[in-house]
Amino acid sequence: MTTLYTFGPYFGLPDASPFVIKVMLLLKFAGTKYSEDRSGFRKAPKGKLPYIDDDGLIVADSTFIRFYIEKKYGFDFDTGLTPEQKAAAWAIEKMCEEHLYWALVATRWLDDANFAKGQAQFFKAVPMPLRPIVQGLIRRKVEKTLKLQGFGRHMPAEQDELAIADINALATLIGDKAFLMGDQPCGADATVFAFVASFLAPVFETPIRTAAERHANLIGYRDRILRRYFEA
Ligand SMILES: N[C@@H](CCC(=O)N[C@@H](CS)C(=O)NCC(=O)O)C(=O)O
Repeated sequence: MTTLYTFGPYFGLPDASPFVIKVMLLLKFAGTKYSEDRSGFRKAPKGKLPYIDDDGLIVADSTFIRFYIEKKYGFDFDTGLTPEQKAAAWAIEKMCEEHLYWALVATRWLDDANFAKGQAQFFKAVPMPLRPIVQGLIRRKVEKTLKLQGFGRHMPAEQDELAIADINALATLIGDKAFLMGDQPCGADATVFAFVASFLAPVFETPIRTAAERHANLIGYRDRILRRYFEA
């Protein structure tokens, strides 16, 4: 029995976290049945979601979960890809996770209007008048993390410029194919879908979303994966 620890569906997305969405899709690609549990954050071994509990074995981090599924079930997420395509898929995935991700964090947590419409929902359980104090503390922690990582040292317009370059690259790479590498999804599609869907979420007003909406193929890609894996 596999349990996936999640934040829960927010903003019209399968989960608030792109990394959780990635793992949902990896599990679906592999045909692994799983249940979701929204109460695991406090026990998260790396202080982050996602992680899974597979019959008592805990695996934390979306990429290690992928490696675990590959080893346990002998499932090849990249079946049919050439070594060069596999290498490109890995590089594209990491562009999303290690670069584009920080723009998602900045737009959701640091922009006041987006925060009010989005992440502020996470604090509903905190009683007033404590709530704005806790929100302020967490937002300052996120700001510090972004500065330490480096992305947060750029001006918001520069951050958008960098993220839009990633989005444009994804649109060019997908082109007129159904999935990133052809007519079947590969492992990196789990990540690419998670980020494309997250940036297209209508709740958040960002120049990155506007740029993504200009690419009809990205919208088609998002909708195709939603229909096939989340609405079936
Ligand atoms: N490298 C991790 C990244 C996971 C991650 O960054 N999760 C975020 C949500 S998107 C999180 O749990 N953040 C909570 C925190 O940092 O306190 C993975 O691939 O699973």
